[in-house]
Amino acid sequence: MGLTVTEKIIKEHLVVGEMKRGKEIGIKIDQTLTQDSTGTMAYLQFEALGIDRVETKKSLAYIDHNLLQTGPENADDHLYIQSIAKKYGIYYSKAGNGICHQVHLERFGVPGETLLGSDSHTPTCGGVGMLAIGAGGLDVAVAMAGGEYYITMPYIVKVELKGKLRTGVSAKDIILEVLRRYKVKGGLNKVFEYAGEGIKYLTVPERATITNMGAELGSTTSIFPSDEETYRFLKAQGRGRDFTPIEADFDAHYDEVIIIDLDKLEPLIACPHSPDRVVPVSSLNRIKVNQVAIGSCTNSSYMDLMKVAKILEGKTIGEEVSLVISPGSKQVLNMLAQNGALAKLISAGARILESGCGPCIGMGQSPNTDGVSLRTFNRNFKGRSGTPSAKVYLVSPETAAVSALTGYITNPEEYVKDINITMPEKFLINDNLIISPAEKGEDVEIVRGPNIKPFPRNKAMDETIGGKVLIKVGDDITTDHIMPSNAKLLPYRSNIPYLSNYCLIPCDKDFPKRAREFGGGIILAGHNYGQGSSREHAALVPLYLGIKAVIAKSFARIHRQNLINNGILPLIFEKEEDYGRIDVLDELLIKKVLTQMKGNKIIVKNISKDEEYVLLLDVTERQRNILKSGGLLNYIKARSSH
Ligand code: MIC
Ligand code: SF4
Repeated sequence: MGLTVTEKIIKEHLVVGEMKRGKEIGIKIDQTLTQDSTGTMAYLQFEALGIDRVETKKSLAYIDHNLLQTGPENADDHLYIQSIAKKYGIYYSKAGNGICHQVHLERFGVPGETLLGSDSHTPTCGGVGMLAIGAGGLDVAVAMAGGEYYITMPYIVKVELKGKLRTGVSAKDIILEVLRRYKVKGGLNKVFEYAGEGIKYLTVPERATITNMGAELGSTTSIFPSDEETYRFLKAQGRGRDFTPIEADFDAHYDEVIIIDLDKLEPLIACPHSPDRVVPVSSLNRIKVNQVAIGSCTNSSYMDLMKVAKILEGKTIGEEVSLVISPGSKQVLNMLAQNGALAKLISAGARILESGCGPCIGMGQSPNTDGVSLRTFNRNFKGRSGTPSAKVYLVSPETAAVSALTGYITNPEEYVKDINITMPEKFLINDNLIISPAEKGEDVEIVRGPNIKPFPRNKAMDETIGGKVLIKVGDDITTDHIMPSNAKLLPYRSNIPYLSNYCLIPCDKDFPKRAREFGGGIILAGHNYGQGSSREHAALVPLYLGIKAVIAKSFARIHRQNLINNGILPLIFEKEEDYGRIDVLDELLIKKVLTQMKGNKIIVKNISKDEEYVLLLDVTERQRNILKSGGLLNYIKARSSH
């Protein structure tokens, strides 16, 4: 039987296990990327591994998240990362060069290679046929040290695109349609592989919008074949030599097939506060807009912003609208500046922000109280914008631009007739903000500012685990709830003690206090616990607060792995109804954990209620050993000393 694109790449990189759906496999990683907000931890952990030089083909350290410098913290973190990069053989992309995913796609993505990034939107490079996966910082550190990366051999969903998009409908609407169908937990252990005649009309930047936001499905990754369009893009980036064609065999086997008829697709919008609350833009009734934000790793390409410039040209934005635009990279900004499009955006009234994540991660531009913000981004979780009462909607650049003009949420199909933007034959190439590592790292001193604090490390698992249930939360708790990120907290990503005062406060402001008072305990959660980002802080901070186990109905992929990597037990209910029987402050006890862990069932006693529940520990042998060792670092250290 033939192979899918995903299987072809996995086959080439398989180091451990067999390509059987649902089974654990270890794959070799060719490239890694980190960004500054997860990077400091990733590099502290890399240092703890004691390796002299990265062993990947290419590793990049980007600075894009923490660009506001309201105190010395962010600048100090950047210097730490820059010195690490220089010493250990990592290319350093300076602040101003752009958002990691956009820059990586432009300058480094290679069809057929594997990429592991400490950011959940790493799948962006699936747009050039790369197998690109998001992970916690420690997993990326291990990959930099030459270790394989473990995933569940994914189930493969074929997304067959038929026909051609109409004017005013865009790639963003395609991924919103997939989210409408699969929801935020529908992609677990799946890869979404795009196929069909419709893909040939999608340029690489459009494909990358789709693979980027595929992260919101909770999937392992998303990928497009590498074809003539891929070659056209790479050649225009001066990287024709990086091209290899990869397509699925005609008799490849897919686990699911869905069809999207592009001719029939209409502009869609994700309503507050989840990326899967998708409805047609046309179904909303004149909702007034206070802010429009265009950018983020989803929609900040040259093509996207050229469309916006064309829509805004010669017009003025609505009186009560604030329009902010963050170009995805220096390349994009520079090209807009040179061809005059930037002037059109400015003339129409746009506020131009620097090339970075900016408002997407709450680093500035928080909306007004109760404000409506229309964003081309990928996430609209409550409070993520920095304004808890704001209502954030997610849309395409077309919908955003048209709505900025009218002042209310508007279907672009009614306004735009022709906005064909063709991809340039040559992008403007200038990599002068990418700093090469030192030839020899020995003499490079690491710059460690006062904000760089040691990270917590677990110890080998005890025979008995117990404690109070410190919090009980519902379904779809995101990492933004567990470890909020905003302009006030992001500068402390290398300072776990400081961050611990804010853990889970959007759910219960007394959680950190309670955790301290009882010397740690247990978290109780519903489905899809830990959805969203790759931020390891959502595991490191609970570890610091003494959390021993999280008992949930189900977990999101990256967060579950981050818990395991930090020696925190991720347990699921055998009977979901038991969730209802446990209350906050109940005292739970798991006896003989190490013995019980030999199987996959764990009995926990609720001392307060004198009841017992059966929990499942759905882990592989390797993960079981990591948990017993008290986390991945201890596990690796123990193995290398044997
Ligand atoms: C995000 O979009 O939530 C982030 C910020 O990019 C995170 C990483 C982080 O928390 O630093 C992600 O998506 O992994
Ligand atoms: Fe940055 Fe937002 Fe993309 Fe995360 S989703 S990498 S914060 S632009």
